[in-house]
Amino acid sequence: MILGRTERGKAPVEPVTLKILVAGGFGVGKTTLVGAVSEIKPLRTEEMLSEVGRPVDDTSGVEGKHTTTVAMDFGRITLRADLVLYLFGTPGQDRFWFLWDELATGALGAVVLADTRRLEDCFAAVDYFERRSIPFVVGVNCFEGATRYPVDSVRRALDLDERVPVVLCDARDRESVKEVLVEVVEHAVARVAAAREHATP
Ligand SMILES: Nc1nc2c(ncn2[C@@H]2O[C@H](COP(=O)(O)OP(=O)(O)O)[C@@H](O)[C@H]2O)c(=O)[nH]1
Ligand SMILES: [Mg+2]
Repeated sequence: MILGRTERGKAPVEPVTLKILVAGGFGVGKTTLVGAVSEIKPLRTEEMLSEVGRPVDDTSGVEGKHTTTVAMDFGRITLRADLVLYLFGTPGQDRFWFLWDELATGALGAVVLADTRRLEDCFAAVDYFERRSIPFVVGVNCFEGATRYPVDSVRRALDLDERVPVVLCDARDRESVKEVLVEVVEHAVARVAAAREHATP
């Protein structure tokens, strides 16, 4: 086949790569979420909860959790041939807060995972992204046995701006997590577009 002028010498389309943060309290499902969708073996640094870590890492109410992510979760997902997301799970424990600003640099948006049984665990993450104007969506990880609340009551309890999407999800389910990620990208793109419009009247 003879290549036309437009095709000839055209570099293969480089996908757009976007960085998305995954935040939320300890044991809410961040590592699970990244692992559920990542095409690369998630790079995790889990350490057994040691006797030393025990007084610091409050595991009350977190069933069957014996490891903790010390550095971060990292994963990649191709949403479309031309759109690749890099996922960075933020460390849940207070003693790793210093990593957050590093991670947040260049992020398009974030997912704040929430567990309705311990909603207060995600307050810090919500505050963090609000303060830095980083677009985020709240993903309510629906653990079985937890009461299902309508998204509007979650929104009210978190005192969220009405534009912030709240979605129910299952961090273990690839399709469910993909929906959340698509929501983050759409929300962030809408926010960026709105800010541009505002800047250039
Ligand atoms: N039943 C249920 N368990 C989950 C779900 N998401 C995570 N888990 C479990 O909850 C525990 C904590 O999850 P993990 O991803 O390590 O939390 P992280 O501290 O936020 O990274 C693990 O034992 C997971 O297998 C979920 O949607 N449903
Ligand atoms: Mg983790």
